[in-house]
Amino acid sequence: MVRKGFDREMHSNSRVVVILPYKYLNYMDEELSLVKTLYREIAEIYTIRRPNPKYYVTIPVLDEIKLLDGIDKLVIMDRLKPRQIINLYRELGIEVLDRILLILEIFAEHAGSREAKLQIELARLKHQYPLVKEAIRAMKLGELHGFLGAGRYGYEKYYLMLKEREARVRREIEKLRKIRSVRRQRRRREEAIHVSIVGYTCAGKTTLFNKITGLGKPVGPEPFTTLQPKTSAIMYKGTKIYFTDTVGFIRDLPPEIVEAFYATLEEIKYSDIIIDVVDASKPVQDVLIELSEALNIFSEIGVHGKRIIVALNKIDLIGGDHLNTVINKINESININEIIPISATSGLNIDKLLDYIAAVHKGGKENIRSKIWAQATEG
Ligand SMILES: Nc1nc2c(ncn2[C@@H]2O[C@H](COP(=O)(O)OP(=O)(O)OP(=O)(O)O)[C@@H](O)[C@H]2O)c(=O)[nH]1
Ligand SMILES: [Mg+2]
Repeated sequence: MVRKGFDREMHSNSRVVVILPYKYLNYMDEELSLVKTLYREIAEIYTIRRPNPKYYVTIPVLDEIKLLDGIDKLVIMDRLKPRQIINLYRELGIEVLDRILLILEIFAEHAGSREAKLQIELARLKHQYPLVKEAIRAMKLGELHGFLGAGRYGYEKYYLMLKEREARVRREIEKLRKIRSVRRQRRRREEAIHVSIVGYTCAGKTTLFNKITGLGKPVGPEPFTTLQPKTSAIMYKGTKIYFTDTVGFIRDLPPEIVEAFYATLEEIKYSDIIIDVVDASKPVQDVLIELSEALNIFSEIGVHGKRIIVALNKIDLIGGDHLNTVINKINESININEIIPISATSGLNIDKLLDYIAAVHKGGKENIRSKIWAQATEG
């Protein structure tokens, strides 16, 4: 099977055109950082207010793109209909990625473990079905040749191949999940606290995990640096505490990825305490959105009645005023009162966070919290 466009070496050298829907204009940097994670050169960026039903991009923009030299890919930061992807491919003759495919590509680049790779393959397969169905339709109408690299094998055969592959991938994922579950049960027989570190991508989860455990897992400014949960234990003042670093959330997480993504978040359900790491240096409004979306995701994956500690991270970057505003707004609008301001890079308040976890476990946390707040908001 030829899979055009999945060639790793090609990624960094590709020149791409990016189409940004208006809804993401306020988040342009974040959306572009998704693109830059894979492709070094963005040749041109267009914003689209009203998508064209046939091509998504408007006809004048389509004509401009045709005139650009040396473009390898078109990246559209929205959800496209299969028909639109195929129409664009026919007009431009270059690979077309929508936001979902782009995120899947990033996942594929970063996936280290066998399980993460399989989860991503599954998500990719699911994303390909509607495209292949559309290709079958277009083929029958004599409109299309060579799309998706299916070539002479024909799309119908290709579709069956995908289905068979999906069944195999699912079986293998199930096996790996069982292994993980056996390991987890073994851990749970010990006298220990289990803590999951969760939150939006780039919030600083792994930096915190490293600081606490002394490990050196990769961290970085690009989204989805971590794609596989990792658990490690420390002894803290006589108590064994297991910490699990997890995959980050992202705005508008595409449904195709949800299954793959949530499977790796399974650990959260089995933890005693959740640390929700939030980048407090972001505008207050974004902090609130990220927090409430995280709470939604918890309930979607069946996490109920857990103690959630919000770790307001990166306070080395902000002043006391901003921190105060963030804390007040959270208290006003979200029902969470366990908030600890920290800096994962400098280590500020990490010991307090650990004290707090130990105290939460044993009861008697109130005093500790008020002391931490007083110190942090003094600046
Ligand atoms: N200034 C500052 N930067 C931080 C802090 N914590 C993390 N960072 C930076 O934020 C970026 C993201 O950190 P990571 O630890 O990789 O974030 P993550 O939440 O694990 O991200 P993903 O694995 O991609 O979901 C890195 O460049 C870190 O150096 C902090 O307390 N202060
Ligand atoms: Mg990480």
